[in-house]
Amino acid sequence: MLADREPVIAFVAVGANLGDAKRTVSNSLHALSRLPGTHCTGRSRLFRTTPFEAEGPDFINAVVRLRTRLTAPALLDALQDMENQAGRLRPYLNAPRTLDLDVLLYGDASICSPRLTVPHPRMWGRAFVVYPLADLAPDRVEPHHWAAVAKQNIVAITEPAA
Ligand code: PH2
Ligand code: MG
Ligand code: MG
Repeated sequence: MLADREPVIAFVAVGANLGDAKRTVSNSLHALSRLPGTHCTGRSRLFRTTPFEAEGPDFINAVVRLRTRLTAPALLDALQDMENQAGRLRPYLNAPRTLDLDVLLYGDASICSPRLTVPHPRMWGRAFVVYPLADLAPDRVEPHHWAAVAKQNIVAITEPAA
């Protein structure tokens, strides 16, 4: 039973660079807070970012903090359902996408399964993760993390949430 599980703090990265990316990302931030057994406890600003090791239009990126009773695989299932509902296609690696939802951190769990690796193995090399994560958890971002992404192009396009 979901209600019997202890909640876990999870961070999820949200990105899109096809269609109305800003609207899709904003809508998905709200949809994430409506997942079963889940509350959204923080949303970063939205950022416009240059594709990193990818192609296509600029991305809109953000990060959310969730307090969730979903297991990590159940959370991943829910994220993939949302991606599919947003019309996500996967023609090739890092193809432009209508919505990408990645589990960055799931409590202090280390997970290495065929479906899911947590902490996300590439998160600290990506400005589109480091900047929004710093909005929510500045203590987790250290000087060497900032240095690693310093040359990547990223601009905040919204104000911090009230
Ligand atoms: N996602 C990727 C690869 N590259 N670049 C930006 N700017 N934003 C992303 O969300 C992104 C990316 C793979 O998921
Ligand atoms: Mg991704
Ligand atoms: Mg993904």
